[in-house]
Amino acid sequence: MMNINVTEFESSLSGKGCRIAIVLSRFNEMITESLLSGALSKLKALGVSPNDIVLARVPGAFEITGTCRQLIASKKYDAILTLGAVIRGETPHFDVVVNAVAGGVGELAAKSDIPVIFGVLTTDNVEQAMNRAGLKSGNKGADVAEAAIEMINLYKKIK
Ligand code: INI
Repeated sequence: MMNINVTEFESSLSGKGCRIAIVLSRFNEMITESLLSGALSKLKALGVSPNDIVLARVPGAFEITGTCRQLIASKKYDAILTLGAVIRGETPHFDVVVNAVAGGVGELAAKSDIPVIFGVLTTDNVEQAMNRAGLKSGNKGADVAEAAIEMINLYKKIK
């Protein structure tokens, strides 16, 4: 890397005082509950108090975006964490649901003043989803929880 000094916004992974809202989709519940466990363990490990975490369960991934919008409007949270699982093998309208949730959450993330983090698994089959929900390839819930804390602290530094 070139050695030129610039001012860098340094984030941190301290979750102390961070208020987090989680939107959890119930569809493919076994997988999404496992994502939730991963997220909660990581938030705890990073110092977030359970008193500062709220959870909104919704029927499916399609309902995630609207719920995020309500939570953002309440102005009570420092970040919104979305968790869900859309599995191709189980739905002919996989692409419709994926595009809706990725586009919806993506737009909110780009436009809102707080981080809105995308933790919706989109996989071809249940096995892939289970692997990413703690069985083999880590737990996406934990990954996005860490991303939320990093982004909260980065936004605070930039502001
Ligand atoms: N919702 C999901 O979260 N994952 C899926 O795999 C899924 N499938 O398979 O259809 C799914 N559908 C439900 C959808 O998200 C809405 O809840 C429903 O259409 C009502 O608006």
